[in-house]
Amino acid sequence: MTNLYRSGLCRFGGLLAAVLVSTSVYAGDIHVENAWVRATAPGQDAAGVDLTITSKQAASLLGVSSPVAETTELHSMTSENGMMKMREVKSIALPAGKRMNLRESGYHLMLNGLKSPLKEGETVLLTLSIKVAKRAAVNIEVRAEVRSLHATRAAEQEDPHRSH
Ligand SMILES: [Cu+2]
Repeated sequence: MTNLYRSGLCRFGGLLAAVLVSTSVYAGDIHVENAWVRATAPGQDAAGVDLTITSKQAASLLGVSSPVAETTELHSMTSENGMMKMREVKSIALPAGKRMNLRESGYHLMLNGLKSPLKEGETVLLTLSIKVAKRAAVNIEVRAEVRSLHATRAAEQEDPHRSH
């Protein structure tokens, strides 16, 4: 009896922890996963967020907001003459049924005017605005994991946010 009770508690504890740190969220037919942002370097007040969205129906990501940033934008990133250039885009198309990783598709969510440094191990709350066909846009809350400044060297080298 005691053992059963204990294992029940453990499972509950594990489940609760998993929910708190989860960077994966389902909202109807839309699944958002692997949201993350790199920890900021001293003096850095902007950061790019990467995440993966799968929508059953064709949809558009219209915007993002976050309590940690003064303003947010959707950015595209392209290489022009060996320089990475970022541009604001009005929306990002989410093809039906496709697991769409922002970075691989040349996009990221831009957090401008960070109110405090982003530290490894923290999570950042994001509210995504996503519109499916003629339906009203829905807000989806997701937590982005703040990863080590040196998480991936290759990604770091092509990250123009560090020189903002
Ligand atoms: Cu950007």
